[in-house]
This record gives sequence, C-alpha cells and structure tokens, in this order.
Amino acid sequence: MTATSTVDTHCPYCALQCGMGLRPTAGGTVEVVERDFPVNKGALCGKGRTAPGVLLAEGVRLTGPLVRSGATGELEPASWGAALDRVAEGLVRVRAGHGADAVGVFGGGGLTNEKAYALGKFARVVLKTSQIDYNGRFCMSSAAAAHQRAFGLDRGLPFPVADIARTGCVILVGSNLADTMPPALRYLTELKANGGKLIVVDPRRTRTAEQADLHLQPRPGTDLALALGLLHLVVAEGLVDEAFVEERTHGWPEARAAAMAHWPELVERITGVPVPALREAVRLFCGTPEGMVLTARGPEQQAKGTDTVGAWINLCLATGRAGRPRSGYGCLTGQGNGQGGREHGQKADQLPGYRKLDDPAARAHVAGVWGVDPDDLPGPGRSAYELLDALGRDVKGLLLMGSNPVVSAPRAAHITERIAALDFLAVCDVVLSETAAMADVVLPVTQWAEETGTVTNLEGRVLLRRKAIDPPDGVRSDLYVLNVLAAHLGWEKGFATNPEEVFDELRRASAGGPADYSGITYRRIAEEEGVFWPCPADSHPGTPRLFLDRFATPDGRARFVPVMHRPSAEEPDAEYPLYLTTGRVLAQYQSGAQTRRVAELNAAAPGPFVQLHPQLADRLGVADGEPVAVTSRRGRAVAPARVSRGIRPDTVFMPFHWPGEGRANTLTNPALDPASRMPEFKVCAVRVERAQA
Ligand SMILES: Nc1nc2c(c(=O)[nH]1)N[C@H]1C(S)=C(S)[C@@H](COP(=O)(O)OP(=O)(O)OC[C@H]3O[C@@H](n4cnc5c(=O)[nH]c(N)nc54)[C@H](O)[C@@H]3O)O[C@H]1N2
Ligand SMILES: Nc1nc2c(c(=O)[nH]1)N[C@H]1C(S)=C(S)[C@@H](COP(=O)(O)OP(=O)(O)OC[C@H]3O[C@@H](n4cnc5c(=O)[nH]c(N)nc54)[C@H](O)[C@@H]3O)O[C@H]1N2
Ligand code: SF4
Ligand SMILES: [Mo]
Repeated sequence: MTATSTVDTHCPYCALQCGMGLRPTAGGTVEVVERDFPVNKGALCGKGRTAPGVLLAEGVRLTGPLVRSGATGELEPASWGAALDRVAEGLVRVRAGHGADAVGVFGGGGLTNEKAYALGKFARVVLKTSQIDYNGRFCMSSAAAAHQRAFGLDRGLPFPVADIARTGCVILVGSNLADTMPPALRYLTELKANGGKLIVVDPRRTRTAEQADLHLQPRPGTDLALALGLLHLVVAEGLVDEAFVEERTHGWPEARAAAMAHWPELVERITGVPVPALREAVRLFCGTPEGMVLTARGPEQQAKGTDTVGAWINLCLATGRAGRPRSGYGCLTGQGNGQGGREHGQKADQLPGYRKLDDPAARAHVAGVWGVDPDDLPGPGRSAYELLDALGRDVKGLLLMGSNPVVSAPRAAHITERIAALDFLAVCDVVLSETAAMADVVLPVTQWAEETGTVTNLEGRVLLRRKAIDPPDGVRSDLYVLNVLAAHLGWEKGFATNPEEVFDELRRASAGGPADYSGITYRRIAEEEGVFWPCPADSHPGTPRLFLDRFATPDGRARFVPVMHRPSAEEPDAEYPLYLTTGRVLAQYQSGAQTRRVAELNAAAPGPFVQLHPQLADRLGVADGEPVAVTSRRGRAVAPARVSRGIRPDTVFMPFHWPGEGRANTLTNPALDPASRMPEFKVCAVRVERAQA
C-alpha cells in the first residue's frame, strides 16, 4: 500500500545514507522532504533530492520482464512466469553441461542487507557455485583488506562521522567529499571552525581540496611513498608516541625501518610533493593531540591499494592516532550499502556476519542456519574482475543483480566481449542498463521507496529504508525472484520474500561473527536512529566507537605492516606519456544507469569530459570544449576537453559515468592488488591528442 503520510527513509544512492522523508503527492508518486537525521541533519545533495525521478514508469524504468526472442534476437515483453522459467532453464542447462561452477553470480553494494544475504545464500545453497562476487570489490576492498590486517576487523569508519568535526587535524586522502558526499562537508567546515586543520591529498585541486589548509598534489599512484615519507619525518623529528606503540601495537621495528628507507628528498622525487610541504603536513598533523586519516578511492583503487592504506594506518599507529577518542583511521565507503553489502556473503570469500568461507567453524555455523551440510558449501571463488574475465570461458551462465559492468568494469570493452560470449545472462534491474540490454532475460525489480530493507552506512550504522509507494504493475522484488528461482531449481526449504523475515535469518547467521547483527531489529533501528554493529544481544547498545580499549586482533594489539613503495602497474613512457585518473562528478552516480535518467541531473552533468591543465592543452593545441582522443593500451576514448588549472600538468582526469565513445573504462588498467584484488582504476598511462571534430 502506498503511504498516505510522510515516510521516514534514506536516500537510494551513496554510503552517507542521508535521512529523508518521502511525502505522497497528488499525482500518485512521492516527493522528497527534509528529515532531521544525525548524519546529514536535513541536508541532501541533488541526486538524493531528485531520486523520485527514477521511480517513474513512463520512459524511465522497466515495467515488465523482457526475454530475448529466438526468432528476432530482440528483447521482447514476456510474462513473469515465462521469464522466470527461462532463467531457471538457462541456469540448469549451463550447470548440466558444465558443472555448478560454470554458473556465476554478480551482486552489488547498493543492494540492501537482505538482498545481499539472500543472493549469497542462493549462490551457495541453490546454485552450489563458488563463483559469486560483487562490485564492492571495485570499491572498498583495499581498505577492507588493510583494516583486517592492521586491526583484525573491517568497518569503514570506527567512529560516527560527526566525530570528524571534533578532532585536531584530518588528512583526507583521495576523497572528493564535496562532490561525492556533499552533506558531509559540514563536518570539515565545523572542524575548521573548531580550530582544527584539514590536509587534502589529491592530484586534482577539487572543491574539497579548496577547503584545505594544506593541499598536497602528488602524482597519481604515489600515496604509498607519501605516507612513508610523512612517517619518516615523524620518526626523524621525534614525534612517535612511544607509549602507545609499546602498549597497543606489534611490528613497529620493521615498519619503522621501511619508513626510514623513504627519506624526504626521495619521496619528493617519487610524488612530486616538495619537501617543505611534507614537513608542513607533519607539523599540522602532529601539532594537536588528536588526528584522523580518512581515505577514499584515490589511494585505494590502485594495484597496491592495500599496502597504501596500510602505510596511512602505520602513520596513525606510530603517532597514537588510533583506538582513542576523536582519533583514528577510517575509510569513507562508497555505495548505499557498501558496508553491509560486504558483510553478508556476496563476496567470493565470505559468509554472513563477515565470516570467512574457508573457516570450518564459520561454515558449520552458517550451514546450521541454512539447514545444509557444511561440506556441501562451496569454497571461495574468483574476485569480481577475474569472474568477469572468465565469462564465456569457465563461467558460461550469469545472474547479475545490482551492477552495470559494461560501464563500470575496468578494461570495459574486453569485459563487454566476455559478457557477449556467455551462453546465458539474466539481469535484475530497475532500468534497462547497458548490461541489462545484453541479457537473455531482464527482470524488472522494485527499488528503494517501493520496498523495505536495511542498509549499513559508512559508520557501520544499520538503517531502515521504508517502503513509501507501490511499484508499477509488472515489477517484483529481487527477493521474489530468488524465491521463485530457488523453488524451480529444487530448493524445498523456501526462500523468504518478506524483508524482515530475511533480516531475522541474517541476524542468526551473523551471530557470533565479526559483524554481529543479532541484537539489531527493525523496531530498534526505528527507535534508535540506527544501530551500530557489532550488536550481539537485544540488550547490547551497539558499538558507535570501535577499538577504544582493544583492537579486534587475538591479543588486542594493532599490527604495523612493513610496506615499501612500488611503482604503478603502468607508468607513463614515451608512447603513453601521461597519467590518466578517473572518478566522479557531483550530479551523476556510478555507471549513471539511474542518474542519467533524471533530467535535472543530466542538465548539470550532460556527458563525459577530459580534464587537463592549460599547459598540456597548449602543447596539444586544444581549446576548452574541443574533442580530444585519449588512448591507452586497452583502447581509445573521445570526449570534450575541459581545460582547468585544478589538475597536474602530467595527468588527465575522466569521470566514468557514461557508456559509448567517452567511456573512461575503455582505457583503465585491470592490474589487480595482490591482497584485495582491486583493479587499478586510479592510474594508467595514456596518450592524448586532438580528435577530429
Ligand atoms: N556524485 C557522486 N557521489 C558518489 C558516487 C558517484 O558516483 N557520484 N559514488 C559513490 C561511491 S560508490 C563511491 S566509492 C564514492 C567515491 O568517492 P571519492 O573517493 O571521493 O570519489 P572519486 O572521484 O572516485 O575519487 C576521489 C578523488 O581521488 C582523486 N585521485 C585520483 N587518483 C588519485 C591518487 O592516485 N591518489 C590520491 N590521493 N587521489 C587520487 C581524484 O582526483 C578524486 O578527486 O562516492 C560515492 N558518492
Ligand atoms: N574508471 C572507474 N571505474 C569505476 C570506479 C572509478 O572510480 N573509476 N569506481 C568503481 C566503484 S567504487 C564502484 S562502486 C563501481 C560501481 O559501478 P556499478 O556496479 O555499475 O554501479 P551502479 O551504476 O550503481 O549499478 C547498479 C545497477 O543496479 C541497478 N539497481 C539499483 N538498485 C537495485 C536493486 O535494488 N536491485 C537490482 N537488481 N538492481 C538495482 C541500477 O539501476 C544499476 O543498473 O564502479 C567502479 N568503476
Ligand atoms: S550525499 Fe549521498 S546519501 Fe546524501 S543525498 Fe547525496 S547521494 Fe544521497
Ligand atoms: Mo564505490
């Protein structure tokens, strides 16, 4: 039933998960109204404000299943019964011909906890495949791996986001918060009003960098050297917090030795950041007793992202800026459920509750909840890029829910070929994304305001998104899809379609795991403005701040990791002399599948561009707005030049929100981080030329 009064809920897009109200309109849809929620305090960005645009049935979204016709080769309308029969038949045929691991599943960090949990369970118990991973691998996996290594637990921020305003100095590494989480900018403004300092590390002078007391503008892919250089200076200037290191950490001598091998002049040569700026950064960071380092995709989306984050964590540990009030390392997660999506089993190596799939006790616990034999659970599978790269080869059928890899995967032209080589592809989506358009069957699903579910924001706060409006006729939920497919594929125990029922099962599956949700209920979330995990019992208050007494390692101490700088997988050379880095703009979201369908957002950000410095533009003979061709070893893209002083002259930047000729991911390098399997979205070598108009 569509609500008759304003419903309190959260935005469908990024990890800030701003609180908002949805008020029914006379026209039968909803409008967004302000809601006082502790994270965003009423503020919203343009994407959140215009999100109801994606609910519209007319010309925007899918309103009925589509099945590819054998006769015409086109996607044609079909009934739900016929479409689901076709999916079941397609998956069974692949499995019969090539075995269970020939069927793959690809999920998304935008899916609610309930959907992510159900999808992971579906892969393991119904399809019995190990081949499941999700787009979060492209997002926070390097920070997650570094968190695990150093602290024994991975939660994006170990403190509420509001704590940022109350520390002494923040080093913000590779985050363009002003564009990617605009309402969070207030915490940086408050920090400065409180006398705190802000250092931003970004090869571009972004709107975020403009807020900084100090902007360090390194070459892309050199954050690891930069962090080591700062740690070197901390040691050289006698600023190590010896008592903290002694009492609460392991491994300092080796980490110290690694930092000492990165003296300031060497670091200047590698990063391009002058030695006086390095010294100034250390002076600001160590000039107050409390400090934070926050990373986002800039340093993380590198083939050495895990070590890079590790180096920043080492800086926090050596200076005692971890595991204390108003101090610590945090990762700003990305997608709406980027945090929860990685805790409940859609990642190749995980079971719900952030358990490890190769841990016998974890397998036994979760198998017990699922009513299966632990020995029947498959083992860990391939990571996202490796899974996409195996399509049409080892993996011949794919069920995709909540991602649009044709636009967002690295080396996207190759991945598009791999998708085309599949024997069978089924896509659940709300719109006909570029990837859905390639499917054999497209299943139109409910979204956000049309269904209830939980998401876990960047602080580890579990939130309730409530249903406010009925979906168009012909649209069903992802949970319904899994329920019917499970039955078709012979699973007799049933797959719940009621989100609260799924959540209750998730709570039991997570009980005793690192991300323990067992004490969290829909009712509590509503009454308490979200509950922070871990929350192991009904009587437990939840955990807004982690690590204050101990880290989550067996002996409670954090672990330094001795990391050394290394070059990016691809450095500029004579043939490809420039760095390409990629990222986001304010008005578009991700692959753009949703936001490119909202007129107001398209007006603000109509298409791709190549940001380049005036010196480079002069050298190439291109003026602002003229088309330029960018070529890498993977392919060629063309988009208008955007000439700007806000970028290094040796670097060009492209946003990745668009398909077609201007697709940034035609160019990107899928070199993977050895620990996290994160692709190197943030650095590759390119050549840039004037293109014929
Ligand atoms: N408007 C908008 N907001 C979003 C999203 C969106 O698509 N659009 N997506 C959401 C998601 S899923 C995510 S993951 C977050 C991402 O949020 P951010 O991490 O803030 O976004 P990006 O633009 O990918 O990258 C941030 C900055 O990294 C810089 N950078 C590039 N290379 C390097 C490098 O080598 N080192 C350093 N230090 N910096 C570098 C870029 O210049 C860029 O300004 O945003 C979320 N919010
Ligand atoms: N070059 C470059 N590439 C990048 C990045 C970068 O910085 N540079 N960033 C990477 C990062 S951090 C990320 S997170 C990825 C994101 O890239 P994608 O994984 O492509 O993310 P979205 O565009 O959000 O795709 C989500 C899809 O799911 C659909 N959808 C939304 N809600 C639901 C739902 O509830 N159910 C179902 N079934 N479908 C739904 C949407 O309509 C959309 O088609 O891109 C990565 N790619
Ligand atoms: S900042 Fe993120 S959560 Fe908030 S309104 Fe914008 S997209 Fe939505
Ligand atoms: Mo992301």
